Amino acid sequence: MIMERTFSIIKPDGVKRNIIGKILAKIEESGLRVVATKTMHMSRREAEQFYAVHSARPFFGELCEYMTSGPVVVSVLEGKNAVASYRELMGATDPSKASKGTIRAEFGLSIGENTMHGSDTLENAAIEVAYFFSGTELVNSAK
Ligand code: DAT
Ligand code: MG
Repeated sequence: MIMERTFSIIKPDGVKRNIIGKILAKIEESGLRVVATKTMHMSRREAEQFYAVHSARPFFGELCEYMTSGPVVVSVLEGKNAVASYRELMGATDPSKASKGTIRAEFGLSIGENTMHGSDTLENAAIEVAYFFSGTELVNSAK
């Protein structure tokens, strides 16, 4: 197994409901390590660029509106098979279809307000980390 880094967002619905700590605890309990984290409020431009792959989808406008509706918490997570293991911990995009015990099943409100983002591939993880964090914000993990 390989140590990987993935990129996570606690979306505005999570921040609004004051469950940042609960979610980060679940991430840590799963064995992943938080190597960088910060609260930020995405601009429309940042949201549109971040979700550019979905720009032709009917929900794109709504998605960008939502992601800029309040602060988010962006984090870099490290661990064995971090990309896949974090996707598993988050659960399916639609919280009503997410497996029991996943973060989206527990906290997600709807397919749009689904509390979490996690990178889908190692390649996208590297792009997304670099989009939101500078090199000096990333620490070496404790071994
Ligand atoms: P994921 O976030 O699980 O990778 P995705 O990449 O397909 O899912 O979509 C990105 C986000 O867009 C998703 O977290 C919530 C929103 N979204 C996806 N499908 C949607 C739909 N049918 N209606 C409204 N929002 C949707
Ligand atoms: Mg996706």
